[in-house]
Amino acid sequence: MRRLGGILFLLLWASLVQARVREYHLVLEERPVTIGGRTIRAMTVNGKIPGPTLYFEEGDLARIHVENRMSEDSSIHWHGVLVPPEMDGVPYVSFPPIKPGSTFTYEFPIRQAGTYWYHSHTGLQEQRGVYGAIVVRPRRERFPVDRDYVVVLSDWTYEDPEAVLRTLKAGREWYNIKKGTAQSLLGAVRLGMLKHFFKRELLRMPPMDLSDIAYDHFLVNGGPELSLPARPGEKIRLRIINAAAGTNFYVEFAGGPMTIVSADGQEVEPVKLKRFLIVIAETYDVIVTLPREGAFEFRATAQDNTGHASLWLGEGPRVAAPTIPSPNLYHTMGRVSWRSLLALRPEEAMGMSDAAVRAGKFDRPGMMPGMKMGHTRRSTPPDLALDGMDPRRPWPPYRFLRATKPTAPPPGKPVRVLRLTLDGDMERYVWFLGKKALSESDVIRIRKGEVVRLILVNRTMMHHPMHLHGHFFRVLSGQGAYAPWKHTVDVAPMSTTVIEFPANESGDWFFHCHILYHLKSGMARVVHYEGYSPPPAVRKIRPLLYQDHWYAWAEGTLATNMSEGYLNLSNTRWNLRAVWEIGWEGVPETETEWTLLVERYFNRFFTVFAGADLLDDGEDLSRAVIGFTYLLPLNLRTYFWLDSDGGTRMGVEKHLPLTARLFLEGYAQYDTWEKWEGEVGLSYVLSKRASLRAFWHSDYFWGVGLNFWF
Ligand SMILES: [Cu+2]
Repeated sequence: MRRLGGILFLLLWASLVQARVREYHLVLEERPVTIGGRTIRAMTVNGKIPGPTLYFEEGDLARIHVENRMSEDSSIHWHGVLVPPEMDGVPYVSFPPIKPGSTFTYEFPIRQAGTYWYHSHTGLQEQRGVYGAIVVRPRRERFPVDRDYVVVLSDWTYEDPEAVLRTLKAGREWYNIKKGTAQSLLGAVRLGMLKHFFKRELLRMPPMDLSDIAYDHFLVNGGPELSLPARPGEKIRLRIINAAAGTNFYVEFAGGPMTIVSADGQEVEPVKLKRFLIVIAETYDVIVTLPREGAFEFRATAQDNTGHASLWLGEGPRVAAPTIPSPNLYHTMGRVSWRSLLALRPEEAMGMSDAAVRAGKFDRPGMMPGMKMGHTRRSTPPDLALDGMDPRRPWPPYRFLRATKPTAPPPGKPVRVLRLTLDGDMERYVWFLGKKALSESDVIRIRKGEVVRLILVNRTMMHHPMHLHGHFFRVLSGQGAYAPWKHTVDVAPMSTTVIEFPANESGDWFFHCHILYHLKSGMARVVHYEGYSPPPAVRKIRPLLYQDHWYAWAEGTLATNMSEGYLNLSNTRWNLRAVWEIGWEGVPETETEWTLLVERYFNRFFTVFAGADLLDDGEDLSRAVIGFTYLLPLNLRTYFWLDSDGGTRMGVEKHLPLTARLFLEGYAQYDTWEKWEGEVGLSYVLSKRASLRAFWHSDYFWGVGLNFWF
């Protein structure tokens, strides 16, 4: 009897101290989804986009069954939620992917309150709809409100995301043409930015780019527009989540300023802002007040100004949020100097060489030295605004974010300082972290108990929202000991961001750019705790994480006088290429030249290649070749080869956008055996795949034709 009483007591005690279990069932399923009036086959969670919001309370035990009813592997990652390494949901890093037809059960204690989100960490599934919100209610509410809304922002394309990535890999200008952000000579003249246009050409810099893709819609909770009830005078908490795959958003409320009360789920001192930029994968809780009767717009504008999503709060006459001025994309940072003109590497041309980075020249957070606000403002037309320098187009509000408690690590802890550059090539569409793509990289080693400081130096013209799994880091942005905790941070173009975190977990954790297409193109690393060993099932499949994917495409022109083009296969560093030129006009007999090349890519400026040139114009002139390509100032692509018969070939080519769709193109080359050859003409982009061409070739004379790529 006494024993039974003891057991009963134990059971009662256990049930009291044991966390409450919160259970969810998530079903991943492909099904037709209608967004913006058009139906496509998408990927859903419990039949919807976004998936259901998962609610927890601080101290709960989360048990989430994820059933994969799709035809491919999948996964769910709990973004910003502190979980054991095996529960983090990154295939090959934390666990094996969830196979079609199977269910994986995640279980972890909820250690924190705030707004977070979840998404697939497999392939490009996030772009197709696999994401949703997580809300963890605190034990005590800091700011009681009348209404509490989850606001999931995202972007939507009707195109298959794999096709989008292949288009980017093939270096097509199509998305910029489609959305009107392509740069051209005429565009520069119109805006009085011709000087900047040529300065950029001289410096061999890529154009400023705010988003790689032309999206069809921007969404709030799964639709372009949404209305939610609210009454005048009510306080409303908006839990804003940027779940987009490729879009940063400016957010603004037509009813007055927003008070930010937390960032990435972590409390900050309340700060009132009229407009701010929320980059991919961040979350912000803001509190707004409905000022009077009416429907007031909360607007999320894509950073590239190609569209927005609207949430209307309240009922009655509509009050819209203001339109944000378009960015001036022509503005070119950097200085033209002999050093930049003679630079052998892209980063040297922009004044950010490896040596300068190593010497700590870019260790201070902020824009690269020499890029000040005043003198750049004057060079911009008044209806456009310079990104990050004009208060109408601010960069993220980090300097306003102040933690509610000190976040500085205790003094005396060992500090590991790591500098990582962010590099990339928009044209080849490869992205590097610490000069390496994921497929070429080793882990970043850290040790439990130390403080890790990461100095992130961005040497590209894009924003990169960097996310560290399994940790919160302090963003060093001027708040001293009260630097805010975050899980995702923007590293702005040509800028440095410094973050710092106590290494107080264990495991292997992903650290990557949250632009989905950058992540897929190499911008990621594994952060590894010394002494940690992943479960055997994960260790066995880990090499799959480092797979380098191959992308294939072809382009060709068929004209009245000749045909030319190439077949191409590329991964991060290699190209296999077959180039043809067949001419029949102006020659006694049809001439055919095939060049087969294996090419190794080093950077945007420099590649080396070897292969064979197979030429037949009556006599056989086939030979083996070895050579290199190099990009000269003014973006002149030059090439040089030596052949097995002791001859050489050298040439230069140029591709100049006159308008967004019209290009002036040409090349000139000299070959020991074939002497001079050249081509010059115009090309007009008709559609994603086709261009119209009119040109003159030195051997085959005038021709008009069509160019296609597949
Ligand atoms: Cu990126």
